Amino acid sequence: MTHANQQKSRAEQNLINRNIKIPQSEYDLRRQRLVDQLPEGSVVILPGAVIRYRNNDADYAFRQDSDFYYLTGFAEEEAWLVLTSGRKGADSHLFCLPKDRAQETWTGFRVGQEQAIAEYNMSCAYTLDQLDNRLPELIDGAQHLFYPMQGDDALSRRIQDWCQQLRQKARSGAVAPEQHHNVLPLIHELRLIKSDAELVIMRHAAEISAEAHCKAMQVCEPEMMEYQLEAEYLYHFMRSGSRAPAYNTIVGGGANGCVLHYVENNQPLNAGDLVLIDAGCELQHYAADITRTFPVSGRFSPEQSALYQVVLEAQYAAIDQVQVGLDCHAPHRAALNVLCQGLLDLGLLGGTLDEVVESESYRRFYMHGTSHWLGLDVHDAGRYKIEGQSRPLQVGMVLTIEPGLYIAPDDDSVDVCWRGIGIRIEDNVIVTEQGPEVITTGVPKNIAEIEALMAGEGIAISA
Ligand SMILES: [Mn+2]
Repeated sequence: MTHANQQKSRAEQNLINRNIKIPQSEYDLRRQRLVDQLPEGSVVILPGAVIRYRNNDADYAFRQDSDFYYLTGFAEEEAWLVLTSGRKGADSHLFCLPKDRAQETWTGFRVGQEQAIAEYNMSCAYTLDQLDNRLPELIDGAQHLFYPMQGDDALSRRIQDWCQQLRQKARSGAVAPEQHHNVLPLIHELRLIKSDAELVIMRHAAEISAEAHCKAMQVCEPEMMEYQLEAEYLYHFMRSGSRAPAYNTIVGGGANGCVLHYVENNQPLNAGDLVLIDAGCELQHYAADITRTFPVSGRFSPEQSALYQVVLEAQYAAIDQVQVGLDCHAPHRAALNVLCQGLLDLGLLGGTLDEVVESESYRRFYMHGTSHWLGLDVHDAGRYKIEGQSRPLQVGMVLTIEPGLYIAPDDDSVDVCWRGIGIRIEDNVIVTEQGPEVITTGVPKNIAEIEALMAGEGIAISA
């Protein structure tokens, strides 16, 4: 088991990061797997992400589109991937920015067409300015066009435009593809099952994120600002080789922990309160997603610990349900039963367990789901239901288990001692043949272990 408060040396960390890379052959295989599912005479068109401006001349840090990255490993802005299937098998065409000495002096290295072919195994690579000329040629004669259909009107207009150009040349033999399909569900189904190489990266992202949570527990003290605790995470992520958090870090002290997507993080942490932190790093485009809730001054009060114990037991019960063949909502149902029984036992809800579950009276205290897929996106791709039925868990799926309880500060239906307590405990779990593999065990979640770590005792963490 991981030691909670052990930081890797810089050299150790760099070595790990260098050694965990997805081989290019895996990206080739993914493109082939996608094309293999398509009918004869199909073309896939997939644009990558573009740079977004934050304000004048200052852009947001560029992050490649997850689907594009999944199929290429190519992380440059403004690129397009075109896959053609046909007699010759799958061909990959990449459109990307040209090499340009002057431009590269300003905005940095570009891969260029030659290296795109050599290093990214593309059949052909073109400069971006060739897109409007080449695309009609590439889709000429195909029957089926697959591209992202998710309300990107500019993309559909451009594609319609290319098709229209072909229709106008019908007399010279050009044929426009008339059957258009959404490519995203196909890519998303592939993304849902992680390869061994992906799991290696995800385990490491989880480990770095868990270490950051340990650090936060160790440095947390009353009067600290929420953003100062956030800073500990960002520092640890970056020093460990992650360039950014996978999502906006949530640091909610006291009742702010009841705001599910609280990101202001600008209030002082008060002695006697809990602090809820939802934070995970992104490593090589893969997300970790961990939540821990701990007492600002290092000791849980009786009410905090009573509620915490309910959430913790709900979490253990949910993790137990991460088994091949069980449906993907089994963890939620298990968590719900424990949470509801706990709320009944503590007198926060009335009635019987069945009544509480049936009437959803628990929703006042637990209003979100227990799991989501995890991968290139923190809320990762892949359907949860197939034909109305929750899908069975399969080996290689990765999901979060994150039950919580949130007692609003103004909820006068409960005794004042419970109000303003927000608790969530979230781990990341791989579905394996041998049962659930929790990859975020590097940070404690049992009350005694958290209190010991916060008291400065170095301890080994139990799973
Ligand atoms: Mn989550």
